Amino acid sequence: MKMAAEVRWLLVFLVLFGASSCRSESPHRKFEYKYSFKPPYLAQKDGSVPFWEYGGNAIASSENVRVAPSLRSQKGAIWVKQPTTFDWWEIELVFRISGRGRIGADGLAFWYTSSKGFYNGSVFGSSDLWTGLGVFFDSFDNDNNHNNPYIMAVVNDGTKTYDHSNDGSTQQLAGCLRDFRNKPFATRARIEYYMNSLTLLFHNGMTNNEQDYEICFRVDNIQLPKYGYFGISAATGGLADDHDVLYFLTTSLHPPGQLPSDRGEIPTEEQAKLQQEYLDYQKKFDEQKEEYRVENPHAQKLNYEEYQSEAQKELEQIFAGQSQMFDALRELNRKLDEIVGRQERTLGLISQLGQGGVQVAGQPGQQPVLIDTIRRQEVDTVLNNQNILLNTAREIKSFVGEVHSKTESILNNQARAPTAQVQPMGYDYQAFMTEVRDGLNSLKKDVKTTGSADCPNCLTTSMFLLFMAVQMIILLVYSLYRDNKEAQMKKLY
Ligand SMILES: [Ca+2]
Ligand SMILES: [Ca+2]
Repeated sequence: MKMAAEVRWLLVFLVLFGASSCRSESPHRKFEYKYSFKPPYLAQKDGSVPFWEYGGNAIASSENVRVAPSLRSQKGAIWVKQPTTFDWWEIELVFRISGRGRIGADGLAFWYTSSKGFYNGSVFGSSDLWTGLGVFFDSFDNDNNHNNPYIMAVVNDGTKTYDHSNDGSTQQLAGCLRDFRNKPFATRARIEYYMNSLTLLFHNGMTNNEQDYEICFRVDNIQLPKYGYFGISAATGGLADDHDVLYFLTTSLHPPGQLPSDRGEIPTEEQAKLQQEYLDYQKKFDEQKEEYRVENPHAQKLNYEEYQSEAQKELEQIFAGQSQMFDALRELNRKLDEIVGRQERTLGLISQLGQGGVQVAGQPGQQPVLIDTIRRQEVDTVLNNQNILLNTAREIKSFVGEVHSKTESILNNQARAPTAQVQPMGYDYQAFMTEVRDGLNSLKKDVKTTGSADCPNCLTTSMFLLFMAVQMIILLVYSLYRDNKEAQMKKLY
């Protein structure tokens, strides 16, 4: 069992070792600022580009290098000052080739050559018979094969003259048909030379996603000069485009195990020198501090570090105060929001009342229902009407009582004097009728006053009561008449 465990550990170790060696296949990368340019401040105030030289019709601004402007027969180039000090590299080129015409000319070239080229040469603005690599972005279709714009690589050993009339088709190492003119975003090319393999990835500028690269070509077993110069050139002809380079970013590639010198140990001599330099600066600083103290005796007590900490403390206090203020403001804001919300809800309810109902929460998922309710004003009207009705009823009652008492008195009178000739329409009777009429009129008046309340329901009730009263009076009159008749009949017998 002990042996098995040991074997297992060995296996784990081997697997880990294998994995780590596999992972470290990718090269170590280092950005080379001395072989690069990029905005902003691409060109300095005097127009120079640090670590680069340009000439011909090239113009450098803070944002880009216009290698050849959109004028006829322009040539320009920009070359790095120092040759490379590394074997393998990757160049990221961000550029724009734009012109008004459907067709442009002539194109842009990327160079890696053993010596710097011209600034107004015959191959896309730089030298022919070069030694090294030229990558051409050829806009114009010289051989009329309808295969431009075209991207291609040509490796030259310094003996071949570029075949312009055939667009270099007989000399090209590799290439691809890609349109790089007048794109919404800047076009990009990533040219990698690593372990004798040359790869070109192209970004067509249709998106601003920096990762949208696609492969144009990859060629193995390429031998380029060991230490060379990078350059960019461009040319126009009868037709003209602006040839702008925005970024030229160089990254040196180092195979695992061959790390660049700055990653390794610093030589002891240099280390000692740097240490000494540091100590010197420290000493100088102390001396200057002392000098300041002597020159400013009033500030003698003021220790620089104390001062620093004091200022810092104050700043912290200010910051804390501001944070508290901010918190309070945020709380106030929240409360204000709440109040506004409530107010809106209240206004909503009021407007619903105005529309004639109160919103009642229905079943979940149902629309809220509006229910009609009795309003205050209506309740008041109903109460008033009731009071008026009560008063009218009382009046009618007293009136009926009066009528009754008068009828009694008439009957008594008649009983007392049965022999007397009773006239069908005596004075008492007429007076009584007049009273009845007056009573009716007053009743009508009352009904009118109650009718002023605009309530159809109560009007009907008054009418009904009036009708009842009239009926009662008619009945009364009829009974009186009948009594009278009977009395006359008695008299006759
Ligand atoms: Ca061409
Ligand atoms: Ca062509």
